[in-house]
Amino acid sequence: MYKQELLALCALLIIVIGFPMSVFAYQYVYLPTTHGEIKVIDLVARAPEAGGWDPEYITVNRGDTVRLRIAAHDVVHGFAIGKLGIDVGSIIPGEVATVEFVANEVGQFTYYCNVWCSPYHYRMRGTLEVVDPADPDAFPMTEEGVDFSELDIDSPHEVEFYPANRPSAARGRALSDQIELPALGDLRSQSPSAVFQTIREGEAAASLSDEEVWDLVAYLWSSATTPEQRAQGETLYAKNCAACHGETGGGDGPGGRYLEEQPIDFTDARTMAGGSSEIYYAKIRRGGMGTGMPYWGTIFTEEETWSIVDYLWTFLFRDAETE
Ligand code: HEC
Ligand SMILES: [Cu+2]
Repeated sequence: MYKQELLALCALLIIVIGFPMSVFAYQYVYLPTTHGEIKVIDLVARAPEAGGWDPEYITVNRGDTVRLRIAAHDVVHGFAIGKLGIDVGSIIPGEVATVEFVANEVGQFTYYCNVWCSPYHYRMRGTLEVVDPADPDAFPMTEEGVDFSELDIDSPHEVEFYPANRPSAARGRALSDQIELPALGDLRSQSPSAVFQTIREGEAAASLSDEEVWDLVAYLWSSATTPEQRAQGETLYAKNCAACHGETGGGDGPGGRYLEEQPIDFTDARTMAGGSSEIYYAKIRRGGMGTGMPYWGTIFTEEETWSIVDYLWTFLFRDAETE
């Protein structure tokens, strides 16, 4: 009798303790490896002139298992993500090719067709973006055209040389006919302040006042863009940025009121003249590091982003065309 009771007790213990424990243990072992979701995404391939990839942009979370089901709707295409070492091979119309991978790395990855499908084949590209919801600031640092990791995006850049008044690109244009400018190199990677100094130190500018040299710099900056680009940038700025940075760039928009760090005042020449187009471009696309400055790299095209940068410079310089 005593033995039977012991057995019953054991059975009861197994049920009462063992079962919940096995559930917890199961979670413990199972969850960490698959804390992302399984994302099934259907991707249609068409020749670029017929639309290219649909969708052209895919966002998943880090840790997600991504299952792509790819169908070709016209001719044979290919599918590859170079940075992830994925190459599906030929995608035959009428068949569905499947590829599955775990998105472990945060970043932007270009997926592309690697089978010659049309004269515009090289345009057949899309973007897979992997974000970390727990750490949204861990945004990709490199992008075609600009290597963010080479840039000092977050340091303050107050400078010694900045214009006292808003320089005029129109006056600068007139002056540029009269003097031979020194070789200046790529303006996108330089600050107006640095370019001011290069011109200032040159022989050609010996007879010019500081104000005139700044007009020249304003002219160089405005002639690197077009009024159309700046107008596009202005529209995007009004919609997306003015809430924090202010309609006239003064950093005084209502959206910034409760942020710990104040939105940058683009009319403050001392800091504005110390940044470069590349730094502003990278900041807009990557966003701040927990400062409240959102990232826009998933929202704007690169071209749209450059147009915003072009527009930002008008807070420092007066345009040739409008003055
Ligand atoms: C929610 C408020 C907010 C919005 C909206 C916002 N910003 Fe910002 N921005 C900030 C804050 C705060 C900073 C300063 C902290 C930092 O640099 O990260 C900043 C900094 C910047 C800088 C860095 C300037 C420098 O001197 O280095 C640029 C460039 C910029 N923003 C551009 C933009 C553009 C362009 C948009 C719209 C597409 C935009 N911001 C929208 C809040 C905002
Ligand atoms: Cu192709």
